[in-house]
Amino acid sequence: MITLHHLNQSRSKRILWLLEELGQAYQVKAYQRDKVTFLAPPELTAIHPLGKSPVIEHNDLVIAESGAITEYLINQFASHLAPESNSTDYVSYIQWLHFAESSAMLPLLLRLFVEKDGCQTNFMAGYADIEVAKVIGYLNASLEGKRYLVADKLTGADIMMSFVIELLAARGELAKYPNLERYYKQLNTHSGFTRASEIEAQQNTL
Ligand SMILES: N[C@@H](CCC(=O)N[C@@H](CS)C(=O)NCC(=O)O)C(=O)O
Repeated sequence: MITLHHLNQSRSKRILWLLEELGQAYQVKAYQRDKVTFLAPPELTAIHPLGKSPVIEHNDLVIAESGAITEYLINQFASHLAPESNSTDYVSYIQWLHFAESSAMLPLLLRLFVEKDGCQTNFMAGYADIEVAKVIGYLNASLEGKRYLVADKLTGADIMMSFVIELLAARGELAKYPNLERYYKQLNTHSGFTRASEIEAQQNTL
């Protein structure tokens, strides 16, 4: 049995979707963010010292980091969600999988934090806007004429990227990026994705 420690409104949504695709038994332990600090509750540190989500438990393993969890679960249970490991598609696959949590997330989070603070910045707001335009523009251009990021099929890279796309969708920004808008519709054709959204909505009290 796989256990997902799921925090509401978090990257853990990626793993909810992935678990829906695996066809393996799993359970969700739900945690709620503090409404003021937006931090996870202290109980999560009993599972992993960082106290962040997602974290999974499987057999005797405790695994943090959505990218690592995605690679681990696909290797264990769902080879169809990755290209062949010695192919050039595999190189694109790991590039996009890691882009989703590194290059793409940082500027989006910087922008969010600046907005949450609601004050004038000397540097951060301008930097975040330039970087969002750069990385999201790159992603949009890379999806020209494509249904999925790699190999014309759903892979773990799309599941990782879905959280980035959902952040943009929640802000009504997809209209600026036609390929991302089309890609978001494509992701929504997967029942595992819509099911993950339903589970998240049931858990979320924010
Ligand atoms: N790089 C990590 C980031 C994990 C992370 O920062 N999770 C956030 C939710 S999206 C969290 O748990 N925040 C609450 C806290 O830090 O207290 C991953 O991809 O899993």
